[in-house]
Amino acid sequence: MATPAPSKKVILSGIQPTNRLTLGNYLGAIKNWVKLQKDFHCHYMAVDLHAYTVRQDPEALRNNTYTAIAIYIASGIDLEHCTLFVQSHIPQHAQLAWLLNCNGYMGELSRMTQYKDKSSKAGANIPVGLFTYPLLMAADILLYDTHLVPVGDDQKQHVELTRDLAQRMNGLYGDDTFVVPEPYIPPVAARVMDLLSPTNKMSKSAVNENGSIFLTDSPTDIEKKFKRAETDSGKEIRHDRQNKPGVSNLIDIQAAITGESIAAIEARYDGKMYGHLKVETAEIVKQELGPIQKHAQELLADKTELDRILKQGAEKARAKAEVTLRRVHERIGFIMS
Ligand code: ATP
Ligand code: LTN
Repeated sequence: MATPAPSKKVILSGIQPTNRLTLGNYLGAIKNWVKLQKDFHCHYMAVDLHAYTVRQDPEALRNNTYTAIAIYIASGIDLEHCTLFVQSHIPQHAQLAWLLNCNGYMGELSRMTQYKDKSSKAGANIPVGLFTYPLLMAADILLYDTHLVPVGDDQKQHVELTRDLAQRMNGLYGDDTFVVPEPYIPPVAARVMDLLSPTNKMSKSAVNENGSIFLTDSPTDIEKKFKRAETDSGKEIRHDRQNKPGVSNLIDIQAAITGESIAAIEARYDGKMYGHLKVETAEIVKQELGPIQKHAQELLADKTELDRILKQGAEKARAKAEVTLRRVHERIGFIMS
């Protein structure tokens, strides 16, 4: 039997601790996680097993993982309301991923946009993990009987694949084997664009670092990067993703941070120049990130305390993950130990 539905719906999400986190990760993911934490039973992770699909320097991976966790907490993730943990601390993720490897199809995995994109950059030797990556993500989600998965637009396809897998296995082993999850895409900033090429999404691993705002960037770097941001031909400050992707991106960033409507922002810039928009967007971003950076630095200065927090999170997460994996093993026909 699936565990009885908890009174609050379950949410789970994660970010890969590859490189430094960006403003895209913050607005597309973390800021929404914070908003959701009171109304849902939330699980938030640093997905280091996913990060390992691309070669990582061991010291950098460790630092990036601590930094991601510190940024989650500094952004307002409340440990009273959420289970916060590192993916590799819970062995059941890799175990369930194997079972999903035996139920996912080559065809559906080869259709994943992220795989096509990342494998095309991987050179001659494409790691198998890059291909099966979505099955590990499905395992993350299904282990916690998750109802909603808050992610940016780019991850919607992976959540849809998770739904297909859950339904497929429910068909084989009973309807209550897995909860079928739904993606939860934020209404604004679902796709923060690269400042230099605003038709591409802002990414941690972008070739030109000047197109991404990293959450650890200094105020001067933030100003410089926004000053150099690509704007569009014409003069009018109007939200039009098709014809004015650069300007629209800056408006979206402001809207996501301040909560102001797009129309109100457009009205505020009526008759003003692109320069005003760039300087003021930089200012809003600096104000938002400043306190988070300060708090994150304080947390990072005490690794013993961070380790304690992660141990506590792992214990909570493991208790749930064990129950789900045992349920699946039993359904599949494995002898229970
Ligand atoms: P990488 O460049 O290393 O592939 P990434 O920057 O795309 O990584 P992920 O770890 O893949 O980041 O994504 C973590 C979360 O942040 C996901 O929910 C993803 O949808 C969201 N996210 C990432 N980039 C953006 C963006 N530019 N706009 C909105 N959301 C984003
Ligand atoms: N693939 C996601 C990160 C991720 C995730 C998850 C997101 C791994 N497991 C589970 C939501 C739920 C990405 O953003 N690249």
